[in-house]
Amino acid sequence: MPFQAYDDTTPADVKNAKGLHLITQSTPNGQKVQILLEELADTYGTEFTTTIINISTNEQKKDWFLRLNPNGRIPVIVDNNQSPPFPVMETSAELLYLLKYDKDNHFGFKDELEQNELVQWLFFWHGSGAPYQGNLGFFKRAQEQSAFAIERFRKETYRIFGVLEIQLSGKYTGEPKEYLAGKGKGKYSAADMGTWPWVKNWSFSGYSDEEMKEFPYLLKWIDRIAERPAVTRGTGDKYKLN
Ligand SMILES: N[C@@H](CCC(=O)N[C@@H](CS)C(=O)NCC(=O)O)C(=O)O
Repeated sequence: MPFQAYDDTTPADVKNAKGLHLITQSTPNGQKVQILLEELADTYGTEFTTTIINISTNEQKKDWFLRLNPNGRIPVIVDNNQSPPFPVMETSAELLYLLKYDKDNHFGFKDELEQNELVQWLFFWHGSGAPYQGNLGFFKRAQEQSAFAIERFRKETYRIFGVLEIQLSGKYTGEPKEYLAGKGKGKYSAADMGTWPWVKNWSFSGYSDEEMKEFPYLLKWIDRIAERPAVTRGTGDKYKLN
């Protein structure tokens, strides 16, 4: 029997969606994919629809959702252009999947080695950035306060910001970069989209202006990306919970 993406309990706006459909909430992870979809819309007129859920109600743990993403976390894309509809979980895999809609390689690279750089930086943030910055927030908000846990994740996230600074400042290449991946100054790509929605929240994560002064290239990169219309839309009111 072919895979059934939907069941009787799947919300109508998910089940009846045509083409690309994103199930999200506008958290940093949600924003990664929201931004790339908005960029594709600006560049190619790519159409997509969205369902905004409220993760605090645990909608993402219901059967209809787990059928699409057994991990029970947002965001998830369902590509209804595939038969049967094809669900994609895990933000970095979702960004890489969506590059298939980027025929002219605006947000990825034709060159195999540059594309591999994109994958390296996507994996770097996915594995070494988000889990630490995410846990920093978790332990800061937790009822049971653990100074040890907060310090561990605070230090490690700060170290990871320093790694991004090394890459962007060109400390070891002699040439500063505007974006994480690509030759020379680099090119705005899915690698930046996978990283920016988290790093831009440095103040919310509890770092001071003084601490961030250590990372001038990273701060400029944050501002540079924030200026893009698709980024404004991808993090804006359209994705707010009603
Ligand atoms: N590794 C996952 C992480 C996704 C994730 O942690 N999503 C959070 C929101 S930022 C979530 O759905 N939390 C609700 C929950 O854990 O039930 C990815 O990159 O897609």
